[in-house]
Amino acid sequence: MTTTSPTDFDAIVIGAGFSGMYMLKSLRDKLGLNVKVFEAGDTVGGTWYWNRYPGARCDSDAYIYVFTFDKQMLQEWEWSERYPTQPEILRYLEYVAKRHDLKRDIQFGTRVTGAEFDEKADRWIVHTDKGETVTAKYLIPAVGTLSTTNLPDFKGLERFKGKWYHTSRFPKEGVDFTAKRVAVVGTGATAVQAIPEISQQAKQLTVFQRTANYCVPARNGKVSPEVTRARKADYDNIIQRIRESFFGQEHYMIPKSALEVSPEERERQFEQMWDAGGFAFWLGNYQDMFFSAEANEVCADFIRRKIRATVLDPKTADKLMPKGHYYGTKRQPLDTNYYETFNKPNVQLIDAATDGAIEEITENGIRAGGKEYPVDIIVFATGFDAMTGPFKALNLKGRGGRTLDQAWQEGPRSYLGISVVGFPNLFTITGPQSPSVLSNMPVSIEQHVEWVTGLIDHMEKSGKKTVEPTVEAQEQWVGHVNEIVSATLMTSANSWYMSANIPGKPKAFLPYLGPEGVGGYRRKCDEIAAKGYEGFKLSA
Ligand code: NA7
Repeated sequence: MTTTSPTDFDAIVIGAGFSGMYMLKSLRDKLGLNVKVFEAGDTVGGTWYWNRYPGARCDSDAYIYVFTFDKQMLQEWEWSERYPTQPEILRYLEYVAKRHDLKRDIQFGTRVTGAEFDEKADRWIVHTDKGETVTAKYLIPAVGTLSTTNLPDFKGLERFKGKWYHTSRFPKEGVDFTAKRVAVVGTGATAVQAIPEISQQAKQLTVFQRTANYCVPARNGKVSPEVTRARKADYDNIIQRIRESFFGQEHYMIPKSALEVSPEERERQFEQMWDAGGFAFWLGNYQDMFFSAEANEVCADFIRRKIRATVLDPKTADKLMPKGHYYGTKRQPLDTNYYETFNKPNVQLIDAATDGAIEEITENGIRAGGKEYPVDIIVFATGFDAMTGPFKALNLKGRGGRTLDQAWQEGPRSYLGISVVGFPNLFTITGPQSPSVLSNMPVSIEQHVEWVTGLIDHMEKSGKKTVEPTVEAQEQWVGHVNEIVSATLMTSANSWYMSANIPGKPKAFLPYLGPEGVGGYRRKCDEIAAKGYEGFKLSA
């Protein structure tokens, strides 16, 4: 390759989570490129390095929440549970890093603070918080989709005398909640994992809920050795199935309307999915659930009945009933004793609609609906500036010094969720407008990494200097993403999928949904490659 100095690389990858690790492996070991990875954390893991709150665990089944590029790893690695905890996933990623000798090309404890495209040299100039400036032909942010913390601007937080934490930046040594009065703010997928755990230690737990969620049981537990053995023997087929599936999972929507079957059959089906646990109820339900308000309502009603049957105090059960949004249009939280936790005498629920919204943080606690709730510790489980946040935080400047902020002023605009007009040789792994968060992430990550590797290989072999999408291709993709989702109920929710969780964030649907899921998306990307990277401009 062309690089000579240690500050000039063929490719710079930002982030050493699942995406960055595999991107490094692919470009370095498949293509023989000179690659450098910058990672802010002090080891590999990305999302799984930072999200170490109590109860943090995966909620895809672990046997498919893995890298599939190395067959030996699939056989060797043993998960201890259906949904492994955050420390176990970190151990897995350490094992991958060791086996593929990845750490020698990763600079830890280093955050990329900015990068600009040098149009004369056709290279990216990248700056870090350690004062380094390095250059590369290709820049690949592998920064994750849910990695920019959303800490809402609560009035008075600075005067709070207790301790406070955000779930996505929890102290490594953990937090001892014993004998403490604890508040959890938020009731999304993270809080639903954390609340039952915290309630076991805390003297008193007060949960501040803005929107009640539809939670379904995770049904975590040991996986029998027979099932594990059978899966290991069948991995080739499993890999093919998840790659061709809609959601990168072994869940398939029932090809019937929820309204065409008898109430008895539907109830039987619902109970089966409920017992199976995990995403079965969300991603394996009747196919019109995401499209028809009426079909959706029968699913929602089933969950409400489950809540009513689990939560003993009718007033608390009422507060926990989701209202005002369709089932499945916000990220599905998986619950392990979540609803049961509200039966405990040390747990209370403060609901914005019934009890009043959070007004301010005081010296001693949280004031909501005119009443002060004294606490010693506040845990903010308030989520992320999803999908666009992590890319915008990199302060990227493309052609003509145009920033990504400017390019995405009205919401993300990309081609395939991989590349952006005016930002040559930049590839956004699981970027906005790709399936990403609406799929089992490792499946989408591997697909993006392998596709980008193919494109870079093509560039190198054909002596091209830059690649970027045409305006037409990008506009068509943006239109396609929005057209598909507008036929669903997803656009009606105040979800982070719709950018609705951050005040002032331009309203836009952030991932890509279908029409044939990750399988169809993969085929589309492959077709584009086969046609000589249709929709891209490649310059010599
Ligand atoms: P989420 O799903 O964005 O949940 C955040 C929660 O915090 C949710 O209940 C929010 O209520 C609540 N929230 C956010 N801002 C506020 C303010 N200002 N006041 C009160 N409550 C607020 O993030 P998670 O971390 O739970 O999950 C993120 C993803 O991580 C998850 O989907 C998995 O993919 C892994 P809201 O519903 O917006 O009314």
